[in-house]
Amino acid sequence: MRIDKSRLDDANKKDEARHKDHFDFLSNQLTMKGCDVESILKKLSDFQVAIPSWALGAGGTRFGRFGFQGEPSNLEQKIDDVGILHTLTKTAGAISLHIPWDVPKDYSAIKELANSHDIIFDAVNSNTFQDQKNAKESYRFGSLSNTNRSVREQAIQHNTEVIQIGDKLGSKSLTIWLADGSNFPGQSNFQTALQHTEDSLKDIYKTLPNDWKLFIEYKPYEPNFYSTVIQDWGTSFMLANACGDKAYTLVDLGHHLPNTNIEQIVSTLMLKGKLGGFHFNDSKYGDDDSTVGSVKPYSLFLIFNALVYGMENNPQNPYPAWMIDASHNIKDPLEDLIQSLEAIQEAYAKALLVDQKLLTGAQQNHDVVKCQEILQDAYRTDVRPLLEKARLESGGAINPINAYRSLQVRENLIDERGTDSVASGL
Ligand code: LRH
Ligand code: MN
Repeated sequence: MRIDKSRLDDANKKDEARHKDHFDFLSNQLTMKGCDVESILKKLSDFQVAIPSWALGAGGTRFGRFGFQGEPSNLEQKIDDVGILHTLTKTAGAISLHIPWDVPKDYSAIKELANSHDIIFDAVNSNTFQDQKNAKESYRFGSLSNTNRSVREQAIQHNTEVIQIGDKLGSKSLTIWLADGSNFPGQSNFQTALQHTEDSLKDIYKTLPNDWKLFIEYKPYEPNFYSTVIQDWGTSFMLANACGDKAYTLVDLGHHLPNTNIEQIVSTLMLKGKLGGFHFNDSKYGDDDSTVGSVKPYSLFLIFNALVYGMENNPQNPYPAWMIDASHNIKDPLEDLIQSLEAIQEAYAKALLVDQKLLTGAQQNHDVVKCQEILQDAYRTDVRPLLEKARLESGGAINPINAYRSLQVRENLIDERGTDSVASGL
């Protein structure tokens, strides 16, 4: 299914007058405050988020999975679904593949299809947290950290194959997340596990093309519930430094113990030039992989405030990779992803309203109240007309959820794919 422009224009007609009112009002207000509205709109349009190929169907938990009708059952249909998201939001211009869940059969056909949707291939993700059929070794007791050399070598080999797959698609980065760890005290030697992991990562790093990046994703627990080898940002940072200049830390928002100050981690990594990118989602308790901004929107704003400061003041840190990492149990996966894209753009737009110079001045004068007022004035600004304008100017939907429903996208996908198609992934 593709959304043709004229039908999208029709869908926008209903919102145009209201949008113009709201945008003109906000734009005047912001201009009076000295904000450069045009540059904010440009930054919003340029901000492209990669969609995870593993989150286009209904996920589920160990307690059950409630399928969603019209799910994409192959990579082509997954790329078509990202195409729908990008047509409506104009901020989903990339897909992040997970291997072996999404191994292309015909590389040129897949690249052509993605190109026809104006989509690129962002980071490719390896998978050494599941055993593959007919695999010689098992990852039950770990992969890159395993005490067994042939298990480590199998995992290293897999990662080099993932790089080759990504290279054929034009991807420029590999994300490694390891489930490796232990479930019981005494089960593993922390030092041996970490040293094996470092040595294995260095072997993978050696096979990385010159213009590629390696993203090392950390997580405190799950599926191991006593220890995880790459448990926190510090361990990932240490391993990235041990590997070299092309290795960075990847921050998955759901991979933090309760009340962790993630914006401080982001600031620290950017100062040290080692922030590689994000997996955006939200959570109340654990790695819930919920809709971005649905639980802690102020925390997301504070993270973007740190990002905006870093992008303006830390040339030593490369432009981060933006990806969503979510799982959908009860909502239409495409509507959920549209809401996540909206929440990311909203947090970014609010952070762009923060007068960083004024804030730095107030911080230096220890004017704590003024610091808070500057931040919260930006946070309390309804920036949605800016997001609508950026989308409209890029040819997207003023209100993507309304357009998705009025254009009956899900109904059309069910007509095309039937009610029983199941997407591979989480
Ligand atoms: C681990 C993780 C990782 C992916 C997986 C799908 O929790 O965040 O990024 O490989 O989810
Ligand atoms: Mn993740």
